[in-house]
Amino acid sequence: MRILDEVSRTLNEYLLVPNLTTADCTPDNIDLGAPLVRHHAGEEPAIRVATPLTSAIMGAVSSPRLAIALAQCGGLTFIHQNQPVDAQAGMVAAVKRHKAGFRFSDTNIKPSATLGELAALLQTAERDVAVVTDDGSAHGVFVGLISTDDFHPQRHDLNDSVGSRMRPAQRLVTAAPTVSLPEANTLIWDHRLDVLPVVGEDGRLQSIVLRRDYELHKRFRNETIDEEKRFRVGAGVNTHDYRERIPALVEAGADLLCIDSSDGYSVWQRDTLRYVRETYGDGVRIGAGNVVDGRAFRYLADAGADFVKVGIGGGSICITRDQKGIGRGQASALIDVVAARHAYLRETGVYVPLCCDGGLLSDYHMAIAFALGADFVMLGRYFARFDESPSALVRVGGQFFKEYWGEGSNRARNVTRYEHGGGDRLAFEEGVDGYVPYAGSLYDNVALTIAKLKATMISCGSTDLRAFHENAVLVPVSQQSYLQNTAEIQLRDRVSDASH
Ligand code: MZP
Repeated sequence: MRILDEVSRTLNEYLLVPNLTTADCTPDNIDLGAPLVRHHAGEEPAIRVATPLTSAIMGAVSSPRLAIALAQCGGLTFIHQNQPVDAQAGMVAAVKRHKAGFRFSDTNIKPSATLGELAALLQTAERDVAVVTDDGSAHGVFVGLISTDDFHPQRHDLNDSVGSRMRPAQRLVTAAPTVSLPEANTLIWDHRLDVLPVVGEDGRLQSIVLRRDYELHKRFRNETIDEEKRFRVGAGVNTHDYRERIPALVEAGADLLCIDSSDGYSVWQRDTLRYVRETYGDGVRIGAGNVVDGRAFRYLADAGADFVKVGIGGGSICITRDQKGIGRGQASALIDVVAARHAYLRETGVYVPLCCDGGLLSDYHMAIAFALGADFVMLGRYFARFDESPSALVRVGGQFFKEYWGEGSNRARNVTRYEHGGGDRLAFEEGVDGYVPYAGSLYDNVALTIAKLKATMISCGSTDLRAFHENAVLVPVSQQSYLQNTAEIQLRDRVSDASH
């Protein structure tokens, strides 16, 4: 028996102390880009994200629709593995089929087309937006296709103004067919447009450009889209059927895999990693986890993990600590694993990215995780709240919620993630089945989170995450100041409830 000489600390127990903010610390200058896979120090990693947010490998969270939306914001989704191989591969393929650019020319559809006809056309063309034209003039914008498996035409009317983020078609401007993306951006911003139709010399529609596309190129430096303009997508795998699942996911186009387990310090993970290296060399990239200490990190890094996921028992829906007494505060886990990552880098010259997974209940927790050395974060509750997550929207007592359940709950029954000794049933639950407050669109919320993270980094005088890891100054919060802060928040909430 050994007792660690420390108290297990959560992310909530730290605050950041500002550093000098220099003139180059402006929002446009802050780079949130992060490596996702192991690489030699000083070299470029094979896979990066522009926004260091990934969505949890969970049925309530990661669908093709969410994957596309998150990729458009520069992050990455891992499609969940608690489903048959062909179903998961189908979801990956749906994301890869989706075309990020929208080039919709010369359709035979007339403005009088029915929604069904437009839906069929969009599905055939695998596009998510169409401009309906009559003799070259735009009459309406139809938005609908998110992925062929997740299509809700009834949500969008064929109308001059479709969806909250679209402006009336009459206000669209036209340009030469050769308009470049930067030129399109100038037009989009000068005219405050969401959609720019590009009309050829013959007066017919050649293509359209969405503001979202350009934002992607400008803000996210095009890192999420590979040459064919396909979005990147990840996929979870398990240590049981990996010999069938991994080839199918690779065939479907998955860009990055991750072994999905509540406890990754096992010979089964080593064997899965070994299989990938022996079968694909470095052609397939795969992360492993979850771990909460340096020994487990080292074991998985030595076994070839491309990244290591940190966190046991901290998930918002997790009851593993109550059921098994296993886990560690997320801050303590990160501090220990980051130290082991440094040691591994010193010894081998190889940098292994770390993902902080679970228990990130507010945006500032993400900032603390990055300050402690996480390269990217994985979020379940955060994404479950949005329109794009696959779970149902429900109304309870006049308020809207989305369903959110743990992979260890009886609802998910993810037996490959929660090993209880065989069979297809969990011996006991490790997760709960509940609700999270509905929060609207992923696009709006991720933009807000990015703005907050950048503001934190500006206060801390860092223009990229690597500098933030090195320069951040953190201070533990005393129980007294924590209680005082909580009491103030509760008081504010009560006043605000009463005033409503
Ligand atoms: P959170 O963002 O909701 O706090 O946590 C999400 C993380 O919780 C997932 O990425 C996964 O690691 C973990 N998880 C998923 N299901 C369970 C469970 O049922 C769980 N216990 O802990």
